[in-house]
Amino acid sequence: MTEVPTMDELLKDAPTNWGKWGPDDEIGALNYLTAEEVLRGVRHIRQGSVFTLQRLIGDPKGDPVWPGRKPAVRTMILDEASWDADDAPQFPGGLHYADDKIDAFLQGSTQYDALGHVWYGGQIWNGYDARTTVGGLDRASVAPIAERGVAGRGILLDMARFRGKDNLDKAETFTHEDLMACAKAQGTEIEKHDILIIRTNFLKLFFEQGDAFYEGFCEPGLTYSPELVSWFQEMEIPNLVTDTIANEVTMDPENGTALPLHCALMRNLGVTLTEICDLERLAADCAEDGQYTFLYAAAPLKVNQASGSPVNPLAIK
Ligand code: UVW
Repeated sequence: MTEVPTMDELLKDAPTNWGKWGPDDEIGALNYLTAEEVLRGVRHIRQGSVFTLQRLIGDPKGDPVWPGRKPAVRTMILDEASWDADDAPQFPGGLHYADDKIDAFLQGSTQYDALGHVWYGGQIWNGYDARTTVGGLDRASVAPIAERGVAGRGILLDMARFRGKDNLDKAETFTHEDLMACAKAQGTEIEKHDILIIRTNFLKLFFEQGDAFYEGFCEPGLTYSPELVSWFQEMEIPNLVTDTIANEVTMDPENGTALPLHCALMRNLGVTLTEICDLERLAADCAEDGQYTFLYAAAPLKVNQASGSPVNPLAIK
């Protein structure tokens, strides 16, 4: 069996954007999304149709999560039954209300990853010491991303449709060249600073298969190559959005590592990842009218020191 390289070995000569936006940067390639880029996105609003891209938290059919994480648990604190109790609070006028809370992994539903979410070699994004994550992310948490917000031209790359499938298969891979071919087949082109939104429809299998979905778990997705990483850097891609749990093929078939693009794109280039989106309604609309570009806007929840946080992104066509 060939030995799996460490990330340090695999990415020894890989490019980084560390220092490009100063020694204190925490939002990386989102810096590319200037006011002009927001207006470039706005120019793709033609119909006034709004698509929300978040999956329902607490879906009765289940919540897809990375192995080891648990779906959110929502608990009712107060409901009409509570107000019958002898010790129920009383409010003048007979006011009753419902209250509930959720116990949720911040990475357990549609979410933005903080740039400090993943690392190797003891350093996170921009070269910060990985010890700054201990007890909560002091650097490159999701909070600065949430504070800033994300808006720009989004382009849907419907890889499932491009490959003539309902959904991509377990461990199916594609490259940046496939993304460009997909865009071309859709009658469009990936431009510099585009927010890439990739549809695989892989999570359809989660809802069909239940627990069996996790047997030999390997999502489909982009696969690592030095050329792909250089392409992301040259195209100055700010944000990669997908409908899978981890945005890339889980186990790289070439080198055997897990999630090398998290390291090469997020940790090294500062590309923000957005995961577990529901792209079905948007994709159906794009297939119908042939318009695959739109204003993409998202503001993850502001959670201090967090490694990620839930979001309900919008695509406005
Ligand atoms: C991991 O980083 C393990 O998962 P994700 O980016 O999907 O949250």
